[in-house]
Amino acid sequence: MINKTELKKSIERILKVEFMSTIKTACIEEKYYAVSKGIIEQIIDNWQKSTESYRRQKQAFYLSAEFLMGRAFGNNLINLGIYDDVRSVLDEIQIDINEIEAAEEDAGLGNGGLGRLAACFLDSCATLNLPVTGYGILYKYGIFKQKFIEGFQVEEGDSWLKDGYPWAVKKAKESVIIEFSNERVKAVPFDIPIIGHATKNINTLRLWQAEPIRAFDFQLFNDQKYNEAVEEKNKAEDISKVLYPNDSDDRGKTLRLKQQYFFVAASIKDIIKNYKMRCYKSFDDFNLYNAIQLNDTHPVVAIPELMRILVDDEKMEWQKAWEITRNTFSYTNHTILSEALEQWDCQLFKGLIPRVYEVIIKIDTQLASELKIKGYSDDKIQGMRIIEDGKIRMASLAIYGSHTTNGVAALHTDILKEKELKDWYQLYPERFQNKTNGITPRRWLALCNKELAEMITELLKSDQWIRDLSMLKELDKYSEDESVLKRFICIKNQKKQQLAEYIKAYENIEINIDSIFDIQIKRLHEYKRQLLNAFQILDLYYKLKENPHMEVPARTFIFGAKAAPGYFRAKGIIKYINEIARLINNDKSINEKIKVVFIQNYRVSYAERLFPAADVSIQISTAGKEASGTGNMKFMLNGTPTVGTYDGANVEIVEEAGDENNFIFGARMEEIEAIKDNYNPKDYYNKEPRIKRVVDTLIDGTFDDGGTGMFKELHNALLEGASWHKADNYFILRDFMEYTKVQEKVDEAYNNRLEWAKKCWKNLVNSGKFSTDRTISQYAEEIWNIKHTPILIES
Ligand code: DL6
Repeated sequence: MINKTELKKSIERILKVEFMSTIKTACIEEKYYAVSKGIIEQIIDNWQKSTESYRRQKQAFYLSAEFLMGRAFGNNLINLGIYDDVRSVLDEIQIDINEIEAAEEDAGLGNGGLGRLAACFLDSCATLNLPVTGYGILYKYGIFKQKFIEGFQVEEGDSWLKDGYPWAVKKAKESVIIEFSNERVKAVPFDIPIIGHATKNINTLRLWQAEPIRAFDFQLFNDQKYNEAVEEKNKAEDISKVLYPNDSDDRGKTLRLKQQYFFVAASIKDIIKNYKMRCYKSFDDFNLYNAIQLNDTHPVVAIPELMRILVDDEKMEWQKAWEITRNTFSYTNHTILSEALEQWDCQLFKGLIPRVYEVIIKIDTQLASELKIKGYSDDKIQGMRIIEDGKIRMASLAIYGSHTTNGVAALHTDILKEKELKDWYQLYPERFQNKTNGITPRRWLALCNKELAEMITELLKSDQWIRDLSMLKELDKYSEDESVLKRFICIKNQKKQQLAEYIKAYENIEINIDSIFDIQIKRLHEYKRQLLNAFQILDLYYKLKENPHMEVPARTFIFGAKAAPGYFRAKGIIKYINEIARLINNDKSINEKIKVVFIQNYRVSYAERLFPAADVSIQISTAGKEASGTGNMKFMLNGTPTVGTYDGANVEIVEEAGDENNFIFGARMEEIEAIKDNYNPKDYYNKEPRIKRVVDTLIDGTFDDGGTGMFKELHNALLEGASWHKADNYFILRDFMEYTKVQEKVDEAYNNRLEWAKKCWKNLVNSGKFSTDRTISQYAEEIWNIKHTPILIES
């Protein structure tokens, strides 16, 4: 419930004092700011109460370099249950709520899956009344904005904070000083409320911004040394200036390490300061009141940092400090890709944070002697050591310095145990767990597909499913109900219509809403195999050219993906797909049948339009490479079958929704393992003319890469390999024919719309497992050992 009169007054007052504006004169950004701040005013008491009530409890802290939050406005209103009330207040003062929602910039403080998972986790923690605080960095520039010029990706800075961010509250008083070897900077916290669904509890995401201790050197300025006068300021501010674009090359390594230590050291200081203020008796109990989750290796420097504080500042004996530290931390592994497993150069590390480096050396020596005592061979010890060959292996530090290591889907965890981290698993089997990822049903259904949410609520006669997604199973009884399925189809068509209008407005491309919307949206990476999708589309195009009367349902292939700015090959794939789109979309002889759209600047708010409108979810990574995937779950929740490989969480999706309702193809992990040493893509290329035909478009002049050599390089990578990898190391040619066949099955199945709708329904009703409420309950019980703490509000 909100106080409508108060909200109206707040909006008018904020417009006046912040912008000297009125409802009549304010621009849309000002209105968005004022309405959002007005909402904050309404929740601030509950926010403070939540913080207060958590003080007495064991708390968990989620340390993550990324939180891909997207927009807050609509989601917060849905979670507070005040969407309709606010709309009616805004109607009265002639403000269009849709325009307000659209005025918000995405908070793009993440690269992809890992950052979005962190955001979904926060939503579930608040919804479940769990005392969990997120800690990260308030990047001035989030993930770059992408546009296409002549089909090439062009990046632009994302200055998302330029008009201020109404959801953040600056807590300057709680700033802390962070020390590097030759520099001291101030970490200033900004708190963002995390509003759970249908609860009074409000959790906090605390993001740190870097500021200089002294903003300005008056003396230098007076001496007319203007640049030098602000040098310290610029240097400090650089730390939180820009989100590191993942998967990129080595540049900016020092800055990246600075970022990591900066936010980790600030967070640990904050946790300790609060611990001392709340339930502190002695540090012996620290881990009984504090659990710290390390989201991938990016915050793992927290382990030696806590050791440093306990030993140096709190004068604790090393072994005791080690026990407390280990019992405080837990670590999530999100990838097995070697390039994403962080290793830091020892010299760089030592140069920046020398004392922390010393602590790591001591931890490493301790590990080596423990392994020696256990009788491990020197070779094996070398394979596990934290410091090896002048590098610090952050994953080894994470596993050794924590009580739990978890993977993010069953298959991924098995790979960790049996392969990637096998030695560690044998050493500490009790430390390994699986926590299959999830998504929040608030954003990914209640908010982005209000039409479907309403239908579900009506059928279940309750909206409780939004907090208990397993209730969707009760809808299974409608799987054969024609009127329900027809309404379901109608909703899908509505969402497709809405997406088509958006695409027309933003990409200036018209798409046929009666076609199959076949959607692949995710970061651009070779292992995700957008190139396989591209080849399959091109093959279909050539088949249609040969046989224009071929009976296939019309399809619109939609891509959305950003490539890391330094990832040449990924950018080549984007250009290639855009070239394919140009060819196909301009060919009037087949235009009615297929179309290709690569939407620009794929981001959370675009995703909210794409997932509900999809007919087919494309999840075609090389088996064994995608740790989990969470986009696959968002499609499923919106009733979309998966066309995919047996990889990541696809395995569990199929387990839940049934093989017959999804389209699985391609080599499984075991097969890849078995063939990989002798795999020769040319066997496939030479044997199958259809493969040769599409692969050769990379070099035969069909497409123009503007003289960049991108396409030739892709061709080489497929057939010859490169110095750092074998030919076609993601097995695209191995899976190509199977992919075309499984897509033919999709065509066939889609022709019977009711049967198709049933498959979609089966996916929806069986998606309950993939709520982050389930995932987070498991973290809370099996790793963090924290309790639900609903705040009590006196009426
Ligand atoms: O766990 C969240 C997400 C998984 O769903 C994806 O499968 C996985 O690729 C992603 N991992 C990363 C790792 N990045 N780094 N460094 O983003 O995590």
